[in-house]
Order: sequence, then structure tokens, then C-alpha cells
Amino acid sequence: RELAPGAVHVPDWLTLAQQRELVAACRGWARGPVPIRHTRLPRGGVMSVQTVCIGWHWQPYAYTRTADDVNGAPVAEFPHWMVELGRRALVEAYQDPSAGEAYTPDTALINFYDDQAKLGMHQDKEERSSAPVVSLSIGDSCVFRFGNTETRTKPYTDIELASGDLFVFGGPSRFAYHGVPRVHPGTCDPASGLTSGRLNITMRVTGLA
Ligand code: MD3
Ligand code: FE
Repeated sequence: RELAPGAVHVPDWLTLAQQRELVAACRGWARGPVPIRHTRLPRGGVMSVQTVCIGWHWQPYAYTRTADDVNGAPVAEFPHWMVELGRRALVEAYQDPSAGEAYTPDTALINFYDDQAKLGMHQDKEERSSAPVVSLSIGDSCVFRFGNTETRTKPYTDIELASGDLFVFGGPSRFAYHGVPRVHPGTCDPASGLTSGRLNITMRVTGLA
């Protein structure tokens, strides 16, 4: 389960009922106040993944309170139930009853992948905190590529992430390069709440006020 120091994979962590509840919540956020969109990159590219943010709005490469690159609206608030879910994720991934005590995530990026979507190798460096990232996957399974902190290339490890899986990235893994080179179309269980595509929720601590 520990892929690298601080990087812990817990397969099948969410029940199907929890997956359906998260899908329903994400469908709500995808409608607004800031609609889900393909993020535009400063150099003119457009991400194949669709993203909606809560708590803070991420636009490459900064966090803001309003979605200035979408519709200018303030993003939805980060719900306390998700703070508690994040704390429980740390406790269970690190098998340490106190691991969640100091953890208060204040933003989540919700990514939706259709059959063709992918996410290139990158680091998440906009947060002013080295607190762990909690990742939840729902729907189609995918190849997740976990790299190193020095380069966006090898060495890396490819693992499969499936519906219900939890992944926590803390400690030295927090600033490792990572990406999603492909999803596996048609692999999702409709009982997850999704009939196609992949949903990934990543909770973070921005360190911003
Ligand atoms: C390792 N999302 O939103 S989740 C992202 O599946 C992102 O949508 C991917 O990378 C997805 O930035 C991967 C796993 C993940 C998320 C954040 C990390 C791994 C991470 C931050 C640091 C190290
Ligand atoms: Fe990332």
C-alpha cells in the first residue's frame, strides 16, 4: 500500500453508497456557481480534463476566491463533511488515530475524465502548505503515473486506480511529479453513480487566507 514514503494507496476505500453521494455532490458543483470547464492554460492550450473547484478556485497557476477565468463568480464553499472525510482518510491511510487532527483541507479540485482525457506529468506547487493531498477516485479506472520529485520523466511507477480508491500523498511524496496517461473506458460500475468516465476529487490545504 505504501508506494513511496508518504504515498499510500488504499484500494476500495469508499463504499458504493459513499461513491454515489460524492457523485451527486459533484454533479451539483459542476452546475454552479462556477460551471465545470476545460481549464485554459496561459500559453493557449486547453486541458482535456474538466475541472470544478470548491473552497478556492484553481486557475493555472494560482488560487483565487472567484473564478475569473470562467464566470467571475465566487466558488462554492468547502463543506465541513469533506473536512471530516479528509481527516478520516489520513487516519486510515497512515493507520494513525491522530493523523487527522491537524488536517483542515480548504479546497478540492474535482476532475472529470471522459474516455480520451488525460493529465500530463506535473507537480502541484500552488499550495503554500506541505500538508498531504487526499485523492478519491470514482467511475472508470485509470493508469496513474507516480514519478519523482526531480524530473517529469523516469523513474516512475504506473498503478491502476479504480472506483472507490483512496490515495494519500504526504511527506516527501507531496511534491512528486504525477499524471494520468489514460483512463480505461467502460470499466465503471453504474452503482458508483457514474455510467461513464472517471471522477477524481483531490482535497488540499492551500495555506491561504
Ligand atoms: C501526488 N489529479 O488534480 S490524483 C490534480 O486523478 C491531479 O485527477 C489526478 O493530479 C487525477 O492535480 C491525480 C492523485 C494526486 C493528486 C495530487 C497530488 C497525486 C498527487 C499532489 C502531489 C503528489
Ligand atoms: Fe496533481
